Amino acid sequence: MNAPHPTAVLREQLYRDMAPLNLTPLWEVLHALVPQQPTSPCVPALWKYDEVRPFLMRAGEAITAEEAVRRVLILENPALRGQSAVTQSLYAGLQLILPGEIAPSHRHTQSALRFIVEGSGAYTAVNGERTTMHPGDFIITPSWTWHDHGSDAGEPVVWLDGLDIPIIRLLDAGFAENNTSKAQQVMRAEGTSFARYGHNMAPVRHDNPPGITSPIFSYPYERSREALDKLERDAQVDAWDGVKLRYLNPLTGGSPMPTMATFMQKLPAGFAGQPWRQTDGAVYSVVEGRGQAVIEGGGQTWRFQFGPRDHFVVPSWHSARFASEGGCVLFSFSDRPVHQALGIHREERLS
Ligand code: GTQ
Repeated sequence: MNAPHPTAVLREQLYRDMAPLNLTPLWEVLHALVPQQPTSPCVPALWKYDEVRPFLMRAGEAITAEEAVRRVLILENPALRGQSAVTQSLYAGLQLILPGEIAPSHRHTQSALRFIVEGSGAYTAVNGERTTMHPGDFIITPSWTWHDHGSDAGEPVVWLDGLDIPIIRLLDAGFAENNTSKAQQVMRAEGTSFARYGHNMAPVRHDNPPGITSPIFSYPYERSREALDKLERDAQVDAWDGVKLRYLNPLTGGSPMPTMATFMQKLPAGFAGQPWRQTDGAVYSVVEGRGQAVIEGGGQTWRFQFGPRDHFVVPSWHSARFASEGGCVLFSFSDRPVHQALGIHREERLS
């Protein structure tokens, strides 16, 4: 047997001797710390609603919304089990509220979005204004705003929660507070903020200067769907995205919340999209129709057949392409605003 090379011995000794001082050699890990391109530990994953829904309903029998505070089944990335994360930076979950229940008022530094998946008639109250939920509506809960959820509906209501929990955890900047009352006091009529800011108009003297979050709490599906339909009929369909729009903070033109961007897209009937990849991993909620996603990364290929209310995740820098025979509508959210704020967002359109 050959004796180990003297420098190898020297190095091993160095590592061992300095370890008690919490010192480690960069050169052993440099390639992983500063990779040539993103190598996300996340994997693509699909949650079929037919398979998830029975567990949501069982959760409805096992715990009340009030006891749970938020009765949510977390969508955990299979490669990040135990971390309550769907990507390295994003959290996603499906929240259930049953008729007559209240999920008590609290606030936290994490920003949240809701995308309504099933049922109508539940509400969320944000900063003194209630919003009734309908399938396909996109609702925001900005950082540090009081919010409670309740339901006068006659049916279960389920929505997708998207939060920046892992980002706030990374920054160790999480604060939270419970309200003294279960449901916050309603201060304004429903629809007031949408009337003020949701019609390409804004108050002449507004009480708040443009902030980092949108003054609109709810972006109704009806309006988004109408825009997508019109563009599908009358404008050029993009070969990668179909017809895709992003949701806006109308006062800034930026994303509705500082950490998360949201999108809605329509793939026309017969659409067979070109592949793309981007640094912001994204979570998709299927609103209507069926389709296929082919996702590739790390030498592996995933093929997902999706239908209404299914959810799936496309990790950072994985290539993805979508197709739909009958046409479909997809909602999605990602951490793109963070990438853009740092000047590191990259997107490639492959073909
Ligand atoms: O509705 O406030 O899915 O605080 C996770 C944490 C929902 C919420 C979640 C939360 C909420």
